[in-house]
Amino acid sequence: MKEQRRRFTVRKQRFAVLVLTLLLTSVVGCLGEDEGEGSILVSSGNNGETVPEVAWMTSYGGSGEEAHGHFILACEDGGFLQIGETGFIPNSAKLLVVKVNATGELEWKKEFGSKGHNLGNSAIEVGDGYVVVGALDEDSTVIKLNKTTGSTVWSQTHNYGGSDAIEHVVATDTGFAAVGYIDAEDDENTFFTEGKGRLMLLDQDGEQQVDRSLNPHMAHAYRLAVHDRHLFISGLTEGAEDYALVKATLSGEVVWAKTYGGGQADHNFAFDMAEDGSMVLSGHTLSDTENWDTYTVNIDNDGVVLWEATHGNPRGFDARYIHDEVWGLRTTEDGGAVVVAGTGDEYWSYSKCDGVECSDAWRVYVLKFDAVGTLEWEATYGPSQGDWAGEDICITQDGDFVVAVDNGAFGFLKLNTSPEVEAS
Ligand SMILES: [Ca+2]
Ligand SMILES: [Ca+2]
Ligand SMILES: [Ca+2]
Ligand SMILES: [Ca+2]
Repeated sequence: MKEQRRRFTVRKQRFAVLVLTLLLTSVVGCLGEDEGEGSILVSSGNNGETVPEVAWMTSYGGSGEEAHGHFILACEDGGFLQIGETGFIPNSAKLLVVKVNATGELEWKKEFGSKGHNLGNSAIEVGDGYVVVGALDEDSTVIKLNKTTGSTVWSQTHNYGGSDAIEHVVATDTGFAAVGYIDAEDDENTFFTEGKGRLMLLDQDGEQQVDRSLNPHMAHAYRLAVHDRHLFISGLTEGAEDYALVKATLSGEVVWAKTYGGGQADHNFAFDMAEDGSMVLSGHTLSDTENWDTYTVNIDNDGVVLWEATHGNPRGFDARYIHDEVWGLRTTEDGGAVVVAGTGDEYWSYSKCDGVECSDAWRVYVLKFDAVGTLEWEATYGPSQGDWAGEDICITQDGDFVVAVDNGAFGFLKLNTSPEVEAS
């Protein structure tokens, strides 16, 4: 189910890839269609801290075999929009967008592209629509959708070079700024393509105005935000060696570029900006860890590190065998951040069960940091049978969380943060 992202982190462990393929075949074979919330296992990794409870879980697939979400948006109407693919690249994937209401019930879903190499990467809400970005047939695409029906208002697809895609977009005074990559060398990997980072400035109708290379600063640009009339762009350096962050003008001139991480691989996939312009980057690291762990960095608006934290293995297995892989985060109103990952073991040579939890079962892994980087709590969520991983997280108008779960479909997992504390 998570084979695309698993393939990424184990790609330098070639034997593990073979093992993984066999493992996935067996895991998929025993997966249920949709786990009811009664069977969701919740565990606290931080010695009995109060962790959010499951309010509800719903999931929706597309027309293809399985579906994999990559991004979730909390919408102004109280509902949620999830973006990803149904089917698998390069032959059977279509871009899939699913809109649910505030209680997780389906409102509409739409698919884009002919079966093949299509990617659904992220979306933003603007006054009169949702703007979805990704790729259709290996070309960068921006699609504006009607909020109520999901019907297409306009769609722009442009070939910027080789296998290219847009990962994220923001609205600007003159239209949109978008980031992504061109010339993917590993074009069947949807997470790190070994391409060349790209910034595209588009007008209000998604027509291209400016197209700038972000090389050599990043091989894959992933997220961006606007602050004080500048763009802040996160991504992965060449070879995914470090987290990359670039400040650029609204016309695309690079002001500064910085990198973060240790001596080994640091893979940045998650980013968000707080109202004061400070930023949180997260992803997973092999620097000074026993195996892939979450690595979260808080950075001020000048690129200076305020705090950094590395955590993993929340269920307490042998850390040498546990992959903790971050895919999304949001900054929180208390000045901290909530980070979402998957945690699990993918080694034949190791398997450990501790009560109801087994290392081989993948779990959604949520970490909550306060304003100074202290881990307030961490928790895992998953079914009694099968695998889940957290792909992204968003914050509701009430301050609760909804996780985009990869359970072979687009899972929407609502987590209630302590309502009794808010009421007092
Ligand atoms: Ca192309
Ligand atoms: Ca590094
Ligand atoms: Ca780990
Ligand atoms: Ca194992």
